This record gives sequence, C-alpha cells and structure tokens, in this order.
Amino acid sequence: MDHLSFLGNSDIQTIDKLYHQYLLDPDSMDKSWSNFFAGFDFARKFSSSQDQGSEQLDKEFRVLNLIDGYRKRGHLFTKTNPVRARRNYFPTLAIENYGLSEHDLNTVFHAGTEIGIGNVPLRGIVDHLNQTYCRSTGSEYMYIRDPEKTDWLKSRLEGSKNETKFTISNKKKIFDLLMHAVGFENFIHKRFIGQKRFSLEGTESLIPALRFLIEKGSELGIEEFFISMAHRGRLNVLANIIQKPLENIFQEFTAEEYDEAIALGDVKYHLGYCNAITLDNNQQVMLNLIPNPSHLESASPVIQGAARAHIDHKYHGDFSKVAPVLIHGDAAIAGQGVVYEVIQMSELAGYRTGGTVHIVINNQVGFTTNYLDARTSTYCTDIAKVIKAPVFHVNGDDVEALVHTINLAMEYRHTFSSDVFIDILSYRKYGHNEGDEPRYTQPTLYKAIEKHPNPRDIYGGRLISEGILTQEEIANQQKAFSNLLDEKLTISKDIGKVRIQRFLADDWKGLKHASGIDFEKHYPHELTADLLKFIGEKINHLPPEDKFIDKTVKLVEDRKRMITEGKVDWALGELLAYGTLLYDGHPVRLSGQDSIRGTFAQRHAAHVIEDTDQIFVPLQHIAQNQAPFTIYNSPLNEYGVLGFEYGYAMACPNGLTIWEAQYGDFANVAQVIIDQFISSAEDKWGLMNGITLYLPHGYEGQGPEHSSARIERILLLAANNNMQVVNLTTPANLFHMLRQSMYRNFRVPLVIFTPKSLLRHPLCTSSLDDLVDGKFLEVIDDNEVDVAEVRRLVFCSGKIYYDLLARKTELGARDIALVRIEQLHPFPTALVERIIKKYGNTMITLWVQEEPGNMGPWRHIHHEFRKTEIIPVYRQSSGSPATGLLRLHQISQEDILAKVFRRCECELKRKYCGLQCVNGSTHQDILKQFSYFHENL
Ligand SMILES: Cc1ncc(C[n+]2csc(CCOP(=O)(O)OP(=O)(O)O)c2C)c(N)n1
Ligand SMILES: [Mg+2]
Repeated sequence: MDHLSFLGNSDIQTIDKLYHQYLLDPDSMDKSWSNFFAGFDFARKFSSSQDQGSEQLDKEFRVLNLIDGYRKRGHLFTKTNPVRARRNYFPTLAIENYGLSEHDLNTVFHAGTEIGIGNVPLRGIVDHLNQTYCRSTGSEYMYIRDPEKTDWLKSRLEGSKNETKFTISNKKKIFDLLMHAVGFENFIHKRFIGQKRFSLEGTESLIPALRFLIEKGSELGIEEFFISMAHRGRLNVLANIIQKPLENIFQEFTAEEYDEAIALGDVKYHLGYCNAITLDNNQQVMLNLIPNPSHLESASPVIQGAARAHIDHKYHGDFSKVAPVLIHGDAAIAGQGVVYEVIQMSELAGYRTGGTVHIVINNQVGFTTNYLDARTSTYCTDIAKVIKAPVFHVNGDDVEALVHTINLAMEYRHTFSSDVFIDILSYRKYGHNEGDEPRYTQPTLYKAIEKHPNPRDIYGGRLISEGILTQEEIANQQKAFSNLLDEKLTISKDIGKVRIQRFLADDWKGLKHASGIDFEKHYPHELTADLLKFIGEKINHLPPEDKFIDKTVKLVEDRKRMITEGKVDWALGELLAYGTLLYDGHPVRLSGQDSIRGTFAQRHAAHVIEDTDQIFVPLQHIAQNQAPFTIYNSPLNEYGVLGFEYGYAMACPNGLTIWEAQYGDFANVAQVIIDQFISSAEDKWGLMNGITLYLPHGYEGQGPEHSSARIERILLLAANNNMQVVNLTTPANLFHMLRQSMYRNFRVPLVIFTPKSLLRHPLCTSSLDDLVDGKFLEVIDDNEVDVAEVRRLVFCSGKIYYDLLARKTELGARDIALVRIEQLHPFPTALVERIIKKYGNTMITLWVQEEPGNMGPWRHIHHEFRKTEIIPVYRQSSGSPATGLLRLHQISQEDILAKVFRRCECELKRKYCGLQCVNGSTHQDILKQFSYFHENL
C-alpha cells in the first residue's frame, strides 16, 4: 500500500483494513471497493512481472558480456604454462565481475545460443566458455577487424569442432613423433657428451606439431614449405621432419674436413636442408629449411623472398601451393625489429606470400634473460596484432591440443591467405646450451623443470591410461629407435668429409661456383641494333587511349629522341638492359624505396595514368612471351626488404633481382644481410646468389648522410671472388654488367655503386653502338692521351672521374692520363698492370678519390697496388663521411683537384711530380718519405 502516498495516514489505515478484507473475502465488501482492489492488484502484479522481466533481460546482456569477456580475455586465464603459475590478471572472469552471482547459475539463458549451445543454465555456459577459452589453448583474435574472420574463428573455437577426436592411429602417430623427438636428443646427449646441440628438450611437441602442419597443409594443396628457424631444435627438425640422413647429422659432430666445394662451412645447427618427403597419404611435399646465421630472425625475410620467388615462377602466381613457416624463439620474436618489418610486409603486393605460419618455441627465457626483462608486451607474440593475425598460445605438454590448434591454424591460413601465430608454451631443459648452468639465473624455475616429465612420457602415460599403448610397447619402440640411432652412428664414422647439400639444387642446375678466371671471361650474347631499337620503342611507348601528364609525355619523347640520335643516358641504359633480358626470358625484379620513379626522378619505370591510381609499365609490354618484369616501391625498411630480395634471388637464379638503397649509406641498416648472407653464404653454406645491389654514391655536397655508400665497408668484405663490386661511370658499362650477370654460368652478389649527379651529366652518356658492340670494361683507359706525353698516371673510380676530366680539359693537361677502375673486386690486376706498363714513362702514379682517406676504395687499392708505388689523394680522414656545408665540400673538392694537377716548382718544373719540392730536396728523396705524401700531397 505504500504506493498510495498521496493519502493521509488515517486514510491509509482505513484502506489497509479494507484491502485485508478484500484479500480474505472480496465478495463480502462493497463492489466498488472490491473492483478498486482488483484493479490495483492487477497493476501491482503486472508491474512486478515487468520488473522481473527487465531483470532477466538485463542478465541476458550480462551473460553476453561474460561471453565477450571470455572471448577477449579468456587467454589470460588459461592453463598453458607447463612449469609455473601464470601471472595474475585483473579483473578476472568471475561471474560476479559481470553482475551475476551463484544464484544465477541454474537460470536458463538464451545467451547460450551465442556460443552455439542453445538455451542452457548459466552453469553450462560458463563450463563451455572455460572449456573453450581457458584450458590448454589461449586464443587471441577479437582484435581482428574483419567480421568474417572473427565469425569463422568463433564458430571453430566455440562450435562442435572445438576439439579433435583423434583416431587411435593418429594418437599412436603423435606418440611416435614425440618418441623420436625425445629419443634423438637423449641419444646425442649420451653419445656426444658436452657438445653443443641447442636441444629441443622441453618443446619436443614441436615435432608432432610440424609433421601435422605439413600433412594438413598438403591436404589443403600445399606442395612446398619454406621453413626458417634458429639454433634451438634445428638438429631435431632436420632429423625428424626434413629427414636429413641421421648418419650425416652425426658425422658433423666428429668430422674434421669439408668437401672441396665448401670453403669454411658452418656449425651443424646452422645448416639447411631440402628434401622431398612422402607423407602418410602418399603425397609428396618439398621441404626447404633455409640455413641460418647466428643472427636471430635474419633468415625470416630471406625465407619469405624465396617462397615468393617459387610462387611467382614455379607455381605461376598460385599462392596456395607454397607456405612459409617461421619458427621463432620467444626472446627473438619479441626483441628483433626485423620481425616487425617482415610482418609489416606480409600483405604488400610485392612481398606477400599467402600467409605465414609463425610458430614460437616459447621456453620463457632468452639465453639467461627472463621474459619480464625481455619485453614490455604481455605476450612475446604481440607483434601479431600489427596485422591483426590470430594467436594461439598452447601448452606444449598438451600435444593433442597443439595438433588440434595446428590444424585449425592451417585451415585459417588456407581460408584467408593470411598469417597465423602458434605460441608453444614450454620450457628449456638445460641452460642456453647443454653445457650452460641455468640455475645461476633461474634457480626456482629450474627446480620445477628438473622434476618435470618430458612430453613423451606425459603423452605415453595418457595413452596407457586410455588403453591405447602398453608400457611394454612403449619400451620396445624406444629400444628399436635407439638401436637405429646406433646403427646410423656406426655408418656415420665411414663417411669422411662433410658435404653440405646444395640448397634448392633444382633451381641451380647448370650453374657453377665461380673461380677468378670466370670473372675475366666475357659472355657475349647476340644483340643487334635493330633489336635494341625495337626494345627502345617498346619501353618508350605510351598507350594512346590513356592520358598522362605533360611531363611524362615529354620524358618519353626525350628518350625516343635520344635513341634516334644513337645516345643513351644512365636510366635509359638501365631500362634497355632490363628490356633485353626480359626479351631473352630472364625475369627482372627491382624493389627499393621509391624505385619506380627513382629517388632522383631518373628511372620512370612506370607511368601513372592521369586522374587514376593505375600505372602503365612499358617493360611489361615488350613481347608476348617475354619474362615477367616487376618493380615495387618498398616499405621504408632496408633489413627486411634486402633480406627478402636476397631470398628471392636465391630461389630464382634465372632472374635479375635488384635491391636499391635510397641512398647508398642506408644499406647499413641491412648490414646483417650483407655480412651474414651476401658476402659469406658461399663460404659457409656453398650458397650462390645473384642479388644485385644498387647503392647510390657520390660526393655532391649533400651532407654526411647522402654522399657515401660506404665503399670501404663493402670492399672489406670482398675476398676470393665472393662478390663483384663495381663503381660504374658509363651507361654502357651498366648495361653490359647487368646483362653479363645473367648470361654467365655462375652467380655472385653484385654490388653496383650507382651515380646521382651523373644521372644527368651531359658526358655520362653512351652511344647505342657501345651497347650493341661493346662489352663490360673492368678498367677504362684514357683513350685521349698520347702515351709518350704522359707524366702522371691517375687512377680513380666513379664520379670523380668527371670532375678530373673537366679540370684536365680546362687546363689542357695532355700529360695526365685518367684511368677509371670500374671493377673493384675481383680486382682486375692483370689489366691494371698492363696499363701501368703501358705508361712506364710516367713520373708518378696517383690514386684519387673523393672520400676521406679512411674511407672509399683507398685502403683496398693500396693493398691491390702492392707492387706499384702509388700516392693517394683524398679528403682528410674523418669519422663522418662528409661535411654538411656545401661551401666546405667545394673547398675540399677543389683541394683534391688542385693536388692532382699541381705542378712542381723544383728542377722538375712544369712536370707533374705532385710534390712540393723545397729546399733542394730531390723528387726521389721526398718520394721515399711515403708518410709525408699522405698528409701533404
Ligand atoms: C641478433 C642476435 N643477437 C644476439 C644473439 C645471441 N643469442 C643467441 S641465442 C639468444 C637467446 C635467444 O632466445 P630465444 O629467442 O628465446 O631462443 P631460445 O634460445 O630460448 O630458444 C641470444 C641472445 C643472436 N644469436 N642474435
Ligand atoms: Mg627462449
């Protein structure tokens, strides 16, 4: 009655009495009163049921919120860590945190339909959510912005397929794989005591995971896997997944010599292997495990490039035939920046590979560093969120959950052609390597690990309890495997030298390792003036139906005119080289920052159709059966892109693959690829590679960061014909170099220091005849001088030649010969010696460079000119490559030129002895004081 607050107290008491009478016997009272109370009662009941209804509705929403909470945060509350408790995260998923209570557990909620279990009590919903999201697998996917993907994942995770019912044979297979993984490590541990192997122990479930990944992939149509991984578990993967012969692996522990083809080799846990293996369904798949250097994650972009090359050329653009699999360490994936670069590239047109499967061997430690010191992010895999890829964190001890997740991940990748991450939560049985003491740094963790049974024994126990295997069967299997390993060890002792298998051997058929003499040969390839003109026309054609801006039209007209006049500049020489290669069936691929137009607006390999975003690429329209031409503006990274292109060249030796640095000095951001792959892969792994680097170089007063491509650094790495390093000064030489690199029967990385100001220098042109009839010139002699007149022989390389030439012309200095060394490595010793001999009369031989004395080619040249007295002219040695002020640059440039052309004031007057001969000292006296020249010349 408290609703009748508008009445006075006495009224209320009266009405209260009447109401009681109505409740006891409504017929005994006045009709109007009984009608009044009936109406009042209805209203009360109605309003109360409405209250209840809205409360129920409200709770339905709360249950939906709870479901959302599990989807978004369930992964924080899983049982995924096999050896220690997880961190505590707040708020928890307790129903109270969602405005529900124990009293609601038996209430039926329609919200159950949201997770596919229909109208069920809250208790059932919570159980289902815990089963789905909080057991051995934590699933992160709710940040994905594409509802098609999230719906797919929700239905797979929450629906009836959320658990695999493994057949007995599959269970036995999983056990067998685990048994091999554990047995292999135990065997090595006992037989090669104290030797480093970076065991997989603690994460042995990687082996069944990979095998099922490959089988599922094959079922989905994948024919080839490109796998990269670091040191941890590599031997186990080689043995039990790639099926590298066990005897070869064992041999590498004791061998003393490599086969002749290998110069230096590498430690066994860095080697790669390719093998076509036959799966249980009788399908064959090709597995390529790329060799890796110690530098963690550096192989990641490389394997992507190799995968893409096969997608493009072996599978003709069919992305479904190839899958890259990157196996990461937990510290490396979180810490190495190149992982970000690779992931950022994963969906870009030039670099996509149809979805990479990322697997993390998450042993919760990196060397001695705890995960809490190794990253800010919650998970080591949080980088996945950059591309909104799903992540599954799986307890490595629950191998069935892992295999189930692998299958799910492979289906996801197949459906959406995008990356997916599987984080195997596990541990590392020993220290960083087997001889390392982990209890110095993780004593508590290692107490837990010491007592922890291995995944084989855990799963074996489960299969025994399920009645699938007996203890005896398990013991017999282990014994049989151990006997096999012993047999292989015996065989290994008779092998002798270590042979490192040629990686991607099928692609490299017909190509050989180069020796010094191979660089001296020329590889003539027929080219007629008519064909060159035909290609010239094709690459300067604009489709008449499309409109282009005036400047594009003019550019094309200018280029056509150049060809009519029989002349080419740098860019035209470059494009003509590509055109001829494409015409001859060699694919050409170029990528780099702003490479399509060219940083210096020189290349214009594609033209944008006005008022559209479309481009027209003339080099793609040369002839019907031409090879493909692809050019991409790369993302703004160097390490990832160069690694990718190196990998591309590795898997496409028939093609010219070029990476261009925006300015040459930016190549140092990719130094790992240059040091660990480009310069050393052949020595380490017998791996040839024809990658071409364009490194713009030249001192034009643009400051410290835009002048030097660090020629000295590349030359420091050059030895034994491991690379070809050239600093070119004519379009014809570029043209011939590029073509020659494809026509010869070997491949080496080619580093070309490319010009900037020379791109528009009126003298830096070549004639069409030079292109048709010429050849690559390692050294360009001075053809303008009369040898008898020459008193000073000047060697130089690159752009400074044109500065010297201008000064020589200005001075009319007929007694100076300017000789360009175009190829810096392999050093053209014989040619240089011939030239020195030719000018035998000269008084002095100079080396002139624009770079400071501690940079540029000087130290390399000094070494190569061991037999000849050569005096250097260079900028003063310095820490920074160049000055920031144009005026200072001009002064030091003038100083170099002045020194080269300085005339002697002594008895050799009017002769170019290059020395300030004072106080009666003779030319020879001063020549002996060699150090004097360095500082004072
Ligand atoms: C770029 C780079 N920096 C440092 C090292 C030295 N290093 C070798 S292994 C390792 C720890 C790697 O930890 P993680 O990625 O978790 O792999 P795990 O050894 O635990 O399997 C370090 C720091 C390296 N190999 N590469
Ligand atoms: Mg680790």
